[in-house]
Amino acid sequence: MKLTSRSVLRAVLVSTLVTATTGAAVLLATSANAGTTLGASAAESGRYFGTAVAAGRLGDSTYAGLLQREFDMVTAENEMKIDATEPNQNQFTYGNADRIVNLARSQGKRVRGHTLAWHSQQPGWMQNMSGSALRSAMLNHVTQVATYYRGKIYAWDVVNEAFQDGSSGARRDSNLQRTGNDWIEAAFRAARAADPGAKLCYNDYNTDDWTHAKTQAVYRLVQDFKQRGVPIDCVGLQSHFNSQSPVPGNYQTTLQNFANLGVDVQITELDIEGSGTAQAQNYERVVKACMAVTRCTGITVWGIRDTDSWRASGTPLLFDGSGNKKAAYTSTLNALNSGGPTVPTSTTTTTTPPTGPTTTTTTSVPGPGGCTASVSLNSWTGGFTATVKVTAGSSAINGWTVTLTLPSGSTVTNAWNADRSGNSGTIQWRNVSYNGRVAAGQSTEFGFQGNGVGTGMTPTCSAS
Ligand code: G2I
Repeated sequence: MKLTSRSVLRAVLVSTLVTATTGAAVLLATSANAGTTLGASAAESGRYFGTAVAAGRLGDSTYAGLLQREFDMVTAENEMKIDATEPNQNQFTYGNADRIVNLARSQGKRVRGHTLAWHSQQPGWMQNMSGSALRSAMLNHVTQVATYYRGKIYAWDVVNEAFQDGSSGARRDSNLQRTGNDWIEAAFRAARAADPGAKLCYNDYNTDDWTHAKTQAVYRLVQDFKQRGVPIDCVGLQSHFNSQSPVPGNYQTTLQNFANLGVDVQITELDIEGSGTAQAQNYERVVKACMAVTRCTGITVWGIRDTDSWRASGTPLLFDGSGNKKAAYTSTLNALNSGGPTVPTSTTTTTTPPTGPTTTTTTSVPGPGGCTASVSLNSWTGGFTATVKVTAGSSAINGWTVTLTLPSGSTVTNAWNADRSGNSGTIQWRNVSYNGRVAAGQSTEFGFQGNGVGTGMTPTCSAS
């Protein structure tokens, strides 16, 4: 490790976490390699870096060596899908999945479960089912598989790809969807009951661009689940990119907006077709976007070498077919090492170690008319993220302006869900097109990230 002040601070943070919790043992195990492998570099900010693994490749020594060295999270590429785990109804087979799970755990890696309920890769018996029989079979599958792996899975992709592409924002038609619109929440409830310790994620593709109808539809699903208390802990953005589906300019906004719903965000199947500098820059953008969002807790690439990819001809991964590091590997590693807000854990938020994030509780001040605003602050050494909640009074409002004064020397580096008048001093924040109207007594949130200190900001709100 280079002896920069940042790396010294990280070392202090790591040792603080290790003494505070047994769950931080992974951090201890990887700290010796800090900054030199993907997993160790991600762990420095409390994140993980994972890969999809195929059981059939584990005998390939180059593949197995890269897996062991570089990654600290594992997803079975196909082995936990419904056709693999329940090939005949009520006959469960876990052989290949277990090989992956056991190897990962023996190396101190965690496991993402993929996936419990999906319209695709269904075994023949399930494809032919419908109605209440299918609903029961689906819930039985969720319960059986999540129970079998209880305690071994960090996060489950409970439901995968349930929305249509295109502009409709509608659910995808499937035999599962035709059992009733509540099939997704039923699956989440069954998963929570079976493994209360696993994070439960909704996972999808083409949900990277904030303006796309599919992204908005998934956002509304998660928002609805949070409001109604349906168990959900995370959103997975698969993030398969190529020239037809490039990394959108608003990718970080999308990550942040999902996170603002009170869920973790994970990049679950990242691959970016291309080569050389252009590909490296795209990887850098994606990784930096995650690093800038406190609740973006980790990144998984969908395979190790280009030749392992489902899109091998697009050479979309971080290692070439011989296992050599590509330019995209280097830009990814550098982006992981460039720092960002540390993912808060219960340890860091409750004990406030000197270098960890501190959460300042909300200050709420009545505004001159129609709305109130409050600020919730998450701070770390040298920076902060502020979430501002705008609440309408006893009447609906059609627009709002929040005025905030930053401490001297502090600056805003990026913001979401509001337009702003400047980056320092007294800043006026105005609603954007989609969040100006707030019903009586209801709230909307915007946020920003800054350099310096964020404490002491007292917001005022005026409505229009
Ligand atoms: O399509 C890319 C991914 C999109 N999101 C969900 C992921 O689960 C999905 O992964 C891909 C795997 O990378 C492929 O490996 O899912 C495909 C369909 O499940 C996988 O392809 C399948 C082939 O369709 C099968 O014919 C083949 O037997 O891979 C199987 C194992 O090689």
